[in-house]
Amino acid sequence: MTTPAHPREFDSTVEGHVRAFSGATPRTATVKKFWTGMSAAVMEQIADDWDATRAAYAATRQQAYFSAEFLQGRALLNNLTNLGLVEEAARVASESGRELSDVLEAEHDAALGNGGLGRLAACFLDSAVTQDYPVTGYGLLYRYGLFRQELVDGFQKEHPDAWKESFYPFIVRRGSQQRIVRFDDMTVRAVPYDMPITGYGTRNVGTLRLWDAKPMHEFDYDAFNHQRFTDAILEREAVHDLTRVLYPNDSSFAGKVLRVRQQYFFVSASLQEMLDNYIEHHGTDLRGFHTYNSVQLNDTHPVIGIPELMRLLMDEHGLGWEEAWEVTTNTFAYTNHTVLQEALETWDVAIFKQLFWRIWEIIVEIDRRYRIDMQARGIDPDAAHHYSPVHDGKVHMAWIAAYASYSINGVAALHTEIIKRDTLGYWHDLFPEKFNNKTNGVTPRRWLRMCNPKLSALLDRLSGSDEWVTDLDKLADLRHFAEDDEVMRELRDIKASNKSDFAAWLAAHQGETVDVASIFDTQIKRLHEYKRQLMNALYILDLYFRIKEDGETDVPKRTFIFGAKAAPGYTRAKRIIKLINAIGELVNNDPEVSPILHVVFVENYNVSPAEQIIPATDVSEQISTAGKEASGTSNMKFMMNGALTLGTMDGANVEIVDAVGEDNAYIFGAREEELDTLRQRYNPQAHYEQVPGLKRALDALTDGTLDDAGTGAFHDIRGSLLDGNGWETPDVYYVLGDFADYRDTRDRMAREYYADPLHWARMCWINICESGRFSSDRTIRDYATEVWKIEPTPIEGQ
Ligand code: 26W
Repeated sequence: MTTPAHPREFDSTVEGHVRAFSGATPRTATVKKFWTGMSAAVMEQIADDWDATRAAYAATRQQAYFSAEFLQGRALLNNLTNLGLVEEAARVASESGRELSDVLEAEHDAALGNGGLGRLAACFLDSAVTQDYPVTGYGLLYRYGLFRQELVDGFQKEHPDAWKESFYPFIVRRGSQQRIVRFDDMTVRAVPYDMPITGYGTRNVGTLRLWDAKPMHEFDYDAFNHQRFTDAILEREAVHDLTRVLYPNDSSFAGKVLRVRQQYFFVSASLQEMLDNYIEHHGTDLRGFHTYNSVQLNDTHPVIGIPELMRLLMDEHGLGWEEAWEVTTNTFAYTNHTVLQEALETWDVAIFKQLFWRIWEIIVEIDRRYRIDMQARGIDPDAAHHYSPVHDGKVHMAWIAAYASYSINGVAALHTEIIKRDTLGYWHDLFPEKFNNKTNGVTPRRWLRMCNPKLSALLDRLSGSDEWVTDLDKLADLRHFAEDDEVMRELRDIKASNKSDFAAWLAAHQGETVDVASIFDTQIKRLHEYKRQLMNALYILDLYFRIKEDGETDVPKRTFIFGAKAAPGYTRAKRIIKLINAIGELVNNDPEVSPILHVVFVENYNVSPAEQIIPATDVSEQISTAGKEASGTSNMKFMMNGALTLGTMDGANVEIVDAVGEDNAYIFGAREEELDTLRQRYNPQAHYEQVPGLKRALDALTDGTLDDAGTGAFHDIRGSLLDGNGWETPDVYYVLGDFADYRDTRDRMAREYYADPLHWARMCWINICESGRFSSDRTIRDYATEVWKIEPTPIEGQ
C-alpha cells in the first residue's frame, strides 16, 4: 500500500498531546486522556491532507450523501490502520506502560445511527475516500446517540448516550462556515462540525459534516432585561432540542414534529453550503448546479431537500419554476431501504403548514403540476391521486422522491425487484429508466482487516501482499487453498483463537463464561418481528425439551449469541428480548442442559461489540421472512470472516448463495414468490398441532416454565402467533410456517459441523474467498460510474 507520509513524528506528538489534555505524564494520565491525546496526534497527522482534499473536491463534480444517520463506531484504530501507524501506536502505548488494546477500548462508539442504514452510510464514506471519490457526508450532530441498553431482570431499559460529553477529538468545529435555517416559528444557526474520513492506501481525507443547532444569539439580553427570563430560556431550549437526540425507531414511522425539523435543518444548511460553493467556483448562474453536484438521499429522511432546493433556487437565487425544476430533478437520487409499509414517511399537512409555509406551498405546486403531467400521460386519475405528493391530509415523502429523483435504487437484487413490482410499482411503470439496483456492501477495512487481524495476516501471506484490502475480488485467487489441508487447519486455529478472544471479552464485559469448543451461533441485528429472533428462540426452547424430555443424547454443543436493541416504543419487540433472556435463564441454569447449550444476550449491542462477535462466529443467522429484509449487511460481514449463513432466500442472502453455491450455505424456508399463495391457506394452529416440537415450545411460554414477571408478555407473544390475540392477523411473519424446515436445516448444520470439521473449514474458506462482490468498494464504484458520474480525484503528491 502507499503508506501516507507522516509529516511529524507520531510518538513524540502523542506524548505532547497527552500531556496537554491530562496535565499529567503519559504514564500517570488516565486511559481516557491517553486515548484523547493519541487521537489528537492522529488529527495532527492528517490536517494538511484534509485541507488539500477539500480544495480538490470543491472544484470538481462532487457527490453529497445526505443521511439522518451515520453509525461510525470507533475512529482511532480505523485511522491508525489507514495511516499505517498501528505498530508505532502500540510502541508508544507500551512506553507508557499500557496495552494499545486498552487505549482503544477507552473510546466511546459514535452511535449516530440505528442499524443497517446508518452503518451502510459509514461504510460508504470509507469506500469513497479509499477510492479517491469526491464524496461528502452530511448529517446531524446528535448530542445523544442511540440509547444505551441495560438489561434489568431480562427487560430492556434505555439510558441516554452522551457520547461526546467528555471531549471528542475526531471532530472539528468550523465556526466560520455557519448557515442560518429559518422555520416559521424560529430561526436557528447551523454550525458545522467535520469528522475526517481517512482511506486505506491514499492520502485523500474525506469529510463527514454534521450540523449542530444553536440559537441566533447565545443570550437574548433584551429578553433577559424585560422580565421574560423564562421565555428566553425556553426559546434557547427549543433550539437546542433540535439536535439533542437521535430518534431510536428504525422500522416504524412516528410522525414526530421534532424529527421533520431535524430533517429540514440539516438538509437546508447542506444545500445552502453547496450552492455557495458552486457560486464561488463556477459563477452565479445556478442553472448549471447539477453538472457539478449530485445528492444521494439515504431513504426518505432527507427528501425535504427537494422542495428546499426549489425554494433556494427560486426565492434566494432568482430562478423560475421550470429552471429550478430542471436543476432539482437532475440533482437528487433516491435509495429505498425498506418495503415495510409502516416505515414509509407521510407527514400530516398541518405540520408542514406550521413549520415552513413556503415549503408547503412549493409541495402543493409540485403536486398540482404532477397531476397535470399525469393527465397528459393518460394515467388513471385514481392511481395518479393515490401516488400524488399530497393527499388524504398527508405529505408522502417517498412519492416526492420517486417523482423528482433522476435515479431510484434498491439495496439488493431481490429488493429492487420487489420495489419495482410492489412498493414503487406505479413509478416503475412511469419511469422504468430511473430504476437500478445497487447491492449493499461493507468495508473490508473495518470488517476484516481491523476486526480480524489473524485472518488478515493469513490472507496477506497467501496472496503475497495486502492488495486484497482495497481489491477484495483478489481473494477469489485464493480459493484453491480450500484443497490445502494445512491452510484449512490454520483457518480452524484462527477461528478457535478468535472464539477465545471473544470469550475473554465477554467474561470481562458481562462476567459470563462460554465453552469455546461449542458452535458459536449468532443473530445480531435490531429486534423486529420480521427478522424472526422469535423463531430462533423457539428452536432453542425445543432443543431444551429434546434433551430434558426426549432424552436426546446426541445434541451438538452450541452457544447461542444474541445482540439486539428494540425501539423503546415497540412493545412486542421488548417482550421478545425478555423471552430470549428467560429462555437463557432456563437453559443456562439447568445442570443437564447447560453443558450442551448456552444462551448469551450481549448487552448494548453496537458496532464495537460486532467487531468482537463476528470474527468468532461459526453460524450466521439470517432468517427473515422472505421479501422483508431489504438487504442485510451483517450477512456479508459474517461471510467475510468465515461464518456460514443459515438463512432464507431474502435480501442479499440470495446473492451470497449465488456467489458461494448452494453447497456452501444452509438455506431453508418459503420463497418470496410462494408466500402469497401459502398465506391464503395458512393455518398457524395446524402447524402448532402438527410440527414436531412446536406445541411443547409454545406451551412453555404460558404454562409456568418461563417467567415473564407477571407482565403477560409471553402470553401476548404466543397469541401473536396462534390467534393474533383476537385483534391482529396471526403470525404475519410466517414463524410457524417456516419452523419445521428451519429446525431440520439447523439440526443438519450442527451435525455436519462436528462430523467433518475439515469440510466445514473448506466451506468457510470459500465464503471468505467469494466475498469480493460484497465489498462496499464495489458498491461505491457502481454508484460512482452508473449514477453519480464522478471521477477519482486524488490530491497532489501521491
Ligand atoms: C421512519 C422510521 C424509519 C427509520 C429508519 C424507517 C426505516 C428506517 C430504515 C430505512 C431502516 C433500515 O435501516 N433499513 C435497513 O437498511 C439496510 C441498509 O440498506 C439494509 O441492509 C436492511 O435490510 C434494512 O432493513
